[in-house]
Amino acid sequence: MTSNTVAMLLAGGKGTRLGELTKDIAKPAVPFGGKYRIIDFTMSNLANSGISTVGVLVQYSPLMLNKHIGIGKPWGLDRQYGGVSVLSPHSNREGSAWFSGTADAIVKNLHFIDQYEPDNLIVLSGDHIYQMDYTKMLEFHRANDADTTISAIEVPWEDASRFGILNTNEDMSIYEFDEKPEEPKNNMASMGVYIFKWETIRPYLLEDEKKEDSEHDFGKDIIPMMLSDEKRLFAYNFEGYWKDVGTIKSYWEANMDLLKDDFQTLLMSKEWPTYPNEENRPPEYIGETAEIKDSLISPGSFIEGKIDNSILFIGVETGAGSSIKDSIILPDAVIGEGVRLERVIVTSGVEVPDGAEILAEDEEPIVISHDTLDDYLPKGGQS
Ligand code: ADQ
Ligand code: ADP
Repeated sequence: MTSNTVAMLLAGGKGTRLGELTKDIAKPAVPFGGKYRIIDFTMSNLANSGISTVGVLVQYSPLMLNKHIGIGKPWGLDRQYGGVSVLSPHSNREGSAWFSGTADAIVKNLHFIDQYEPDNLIVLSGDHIYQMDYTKMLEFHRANDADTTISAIEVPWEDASRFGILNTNEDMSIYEFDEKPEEPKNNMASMGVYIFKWETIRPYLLEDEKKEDSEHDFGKDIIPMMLSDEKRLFAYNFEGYWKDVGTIKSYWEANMDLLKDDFQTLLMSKEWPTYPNEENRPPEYIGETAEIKDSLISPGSFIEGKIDNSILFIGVETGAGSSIKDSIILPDAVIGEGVRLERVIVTSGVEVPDGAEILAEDEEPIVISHDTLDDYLPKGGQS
């Protein structure tokens, strides 16, 4: 039932709010959960839902993302018909123009979608951590004969203005949609997961492309246009774990959620596996002085010292006498001897020198990158 569905995965945002984490790589390619990258969750959802025609739209710093997606082997998308295609703005008919908004990114790849003559188009984001069966949403979409179905989830009221907010009737039809309202009327948020009837959405995309006063964005332009034309828009109530990892704090929290029983169980699920594109690394080595609890340790790491409630990614080294708590250590970072870290994110390949003490004093985790490391070391530097 999914063979006439094409998925377009938006993976091009710059991710400015992730700061140092997205300086050189696109947000969807940021490492997550020890051996994954953020985009692996959506790619795995596609694989597990049996959706086999996928366009991945890249734009900002696409090198790592291109390499990671490759021919889509970990997700079973290396096939002759359909499979995964990485679509960059440089290969569209406009030459080297950037995609200006999410709808613009889709319309510039119309020819890609048209070749499959799909009934439905599913539009996804590359920067969410969740496990979702899109076939259930497709069934709901078909049962309602909807033109558009938007997946929705309740979010904390204080976060509501970061999202598109939906107002629905009892039958879940949408009568109002506010993109990032300053004063949200409720807390049902759009997850940025859309299913569109292709024959309905296609003319809207073409019409929007011609409008000069449009930002060419689904939330800001396309959805409101469809609503004012009284098209059939429905909200699909998603129940389960979902997190938009757009900020340092939400990225840190979503990683930490992996250390809680619930999500760890989900990650271990045989029915809904999450597939990383794994590098071949040797087994992790747990040294003589290592004391580890409530943590994830990944292949290729070499561990000494105390590790508590933390995630150590592939290839991480920690020195004797060090103490790492509530922290995230990205691939190939080296933590020296006697180092103390608390609520810190150390980015890939950074070497934290012996004896350093870096502790976040408030809620916001500290990000240690090649560029920020010196700010957190005693003046005159130990190096
Ligand atoms: P945002 O997440 O703010 O809100 P946006 O910045 O448009 O939406 O990004 C959506 C996705 O598309 C992201 O994955 C981003 O990386 C990617 N993207 C953005 N511009 C792109 C481009 N030109 N080319 C390719 N990819 C691009 C959206 C909705 C809200 C909803 C939230 C849920 O607009 O209504 O609540 O998602 O997170
Ligand atoms: P965030 O939500 O963290 O700010 P987004 O992924 O939504 O990150 O993108 C942030 C901003 O960066 C958006 O305003 C978007 O238009 C802009 N942007 C996205 N991609 C590019 C790019 N390739 N070049 C310049 N700006 C971009």
